[in-house]
Amino acid sequence: GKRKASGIAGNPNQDLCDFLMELADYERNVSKNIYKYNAYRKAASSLSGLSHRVINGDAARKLPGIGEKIAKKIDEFLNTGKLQKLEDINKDETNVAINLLTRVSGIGPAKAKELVEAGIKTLDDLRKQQDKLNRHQKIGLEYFEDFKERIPREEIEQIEKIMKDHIMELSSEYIITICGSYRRGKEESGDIDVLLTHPLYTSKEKESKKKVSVLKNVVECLEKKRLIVDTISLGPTKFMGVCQLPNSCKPCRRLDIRLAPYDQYYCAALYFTGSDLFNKNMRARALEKKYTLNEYTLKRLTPEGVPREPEKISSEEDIFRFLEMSYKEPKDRNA
Ligand code: DCP
Ligand code: MG
Ligand code: MN
Repeated sequence: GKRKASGIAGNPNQDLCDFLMELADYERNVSKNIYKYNAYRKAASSLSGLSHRVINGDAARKLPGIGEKIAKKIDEFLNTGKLQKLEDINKDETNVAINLLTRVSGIGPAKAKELVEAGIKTLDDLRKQQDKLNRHQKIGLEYFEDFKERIPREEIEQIEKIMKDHIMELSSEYIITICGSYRRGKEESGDIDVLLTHPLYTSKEKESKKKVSVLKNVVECLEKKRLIVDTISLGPTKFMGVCQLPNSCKPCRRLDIRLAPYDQYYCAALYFTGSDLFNKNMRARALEKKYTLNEYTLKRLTPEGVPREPEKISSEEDIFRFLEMSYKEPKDRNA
């Protein structure tokens, strides 16, 4: 539920992207049709890459991911300034309530539907019934006003510097990379995705007791420095929480930290950089090439489809090479 403000990045088709993303949200949150959800997102992503205004549906159809049905909707929007399907969707207060509740971090479509069926239609209703929420959802509600703000690139740059300075004091061998939409070069992000590794932390020793505290130590350090202000969850390899630029009155921001084994760093970086649509396409490409790719490893499949030993990967480029794809810079991984 994090939407770009109109026209901010100078996208000449922002209004079209907005209505396509509104349809995407409806398909995900209300219809639970992930196929259509992805189709609308792909179409919006195609349009947002254009540097000129699309003149009609036929012109839009030349873009990847835009077929006859979406082209018709683009024509309707260009001709009438609205979309009847969306008008109808938004006449139904159940739809509107489900959409609103899914904008709370931690509340998915199923939970939103359950809450609306229990009579909860507004955030005020939800505040009175917090016993129905888990920790993530309670924090999502508490910081709702903050989390709905997108994060300017410049603020992430500041947080990155402070975070690196503090973590380097723990050990200068940590490698810290901010991934997600920030690494893809976006001017604004929905959250901050930090990938962390250390040469002494490898997949072979993953289970060993002393390694379990690696991420915990980093989180405790950032809490002491008042960068991390709340925790949603903390496991051995994954932290989900809340941060704020220290000594500022900036909004609190959603922060994800992942600890990856040193020998799996590049698969982790590829995964965590996304986009999620790009990852989906790349994993499909891997299967075509008889490989299986995930956030940990790239493995060749036997003719029976059984994964072999992981390939030795020393860069993100290596992964593209194994799959006979030309390398894509993070900024070209948006769809
Ligand atoms: N990811 C994925 N599949 C998912 C969720 C995430 O492959 N279902 C990967 C790709 C994402 C990355 O994790 O780029 C980070 O997830 P985010 O939800 O933070 O997405 P982004 O950083 O890309 O966008 P935003 O600016 O909204 O945070
Ligand atoms: Mg992100
Ligand atoms: Mn994230």
